[in-house]
Amino acid sequence: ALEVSDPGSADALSGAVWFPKSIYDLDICCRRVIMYGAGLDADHPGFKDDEYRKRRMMFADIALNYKQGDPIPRVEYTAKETATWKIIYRKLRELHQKHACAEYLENFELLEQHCGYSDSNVPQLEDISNFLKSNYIFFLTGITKYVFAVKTGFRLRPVAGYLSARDFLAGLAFRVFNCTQYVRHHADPFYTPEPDTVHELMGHMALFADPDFAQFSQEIGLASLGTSDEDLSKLATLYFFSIEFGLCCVGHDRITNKPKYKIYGAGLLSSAGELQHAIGEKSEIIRFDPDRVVQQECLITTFQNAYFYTKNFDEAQQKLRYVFWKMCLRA
Ligand code: HBI
Ligand code: FE
Repeated sequence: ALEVSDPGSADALSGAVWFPKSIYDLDICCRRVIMYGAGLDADHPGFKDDEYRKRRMMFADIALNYKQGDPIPRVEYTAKETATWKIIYRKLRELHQKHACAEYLENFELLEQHCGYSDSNVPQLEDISNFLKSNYIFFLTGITKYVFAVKTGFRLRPVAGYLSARDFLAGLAFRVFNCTQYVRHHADPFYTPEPDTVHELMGHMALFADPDFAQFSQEIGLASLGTSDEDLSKLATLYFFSIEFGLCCVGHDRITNKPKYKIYGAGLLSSAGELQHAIGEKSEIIRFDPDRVVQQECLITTFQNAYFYTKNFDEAQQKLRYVFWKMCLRA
């Protein structure tokens, strides 16, 4: 049997922060949901809807009983849930064509081909997880040889709701993404106070198929393991303004010389309202400098006050790597 370390034992005695040492340890930390989950707060759009609350209990059950390595149970989505998905899917796909970064668009097509993405079907987590882990053989023309590769090795695990930044980032260190499976309440298709499957599937999944982006995500996760609360909060903010709300500057308009931005942040790619706000005239877009970014407040229920851009993923990754090194050297 594989050994699972215990958060109450050795590390607690030595005073060090416990963190998962094996992918199976995620069964411990990824069940600690801190917000919403099965019991909804009074300000949640589904608070007064008994049918919706019952449905959420079913999703919470799947997530809380899930063990690392199990196949993710398939869900038959209701007509209401599929209708909500369709409204958002159509609106977002239109905006993506114009504003999403090239890597996102390319990989999204693969999700349509291999994972059941369409406006009339909510994709299954198990299919996406299998796709991201899948092996393939390709022909390297430079050296005329066949090469074996894995897509990116990211895998999904169902989660009942919002996790602490520490538990959430720990999953990324193992290339595991904690993924909600429920659909937001139908009363308000363009708003959700918590991550839901539309946010995950429309916002995050495509870029987890990109090798550079997968690496970038894993490195934030690795830097988070066992780190101090102070550094953890910095990492969470850096994650927020890159993976959730980041933009790339892809050049300048030849006539007006205004910068042209493309979006890679999942929070923007999954929210029609905030996406249009972010690329609109009134939003503030600042160069991504980690020392500046960590001072920015992360807003959950309103649009952000500012967004940050890099030239591409590589630049964000290089800048973050420098932060991680500094954190390691201090520790
Ligand atoms: N939990 N389930 C879940 N999904 C997220 O996207 C998420 C989270 N917890 C924290 C978090 N995101 C980030 O905002 C950072 O705090 C890491
Ligand atoms: Fe997210």
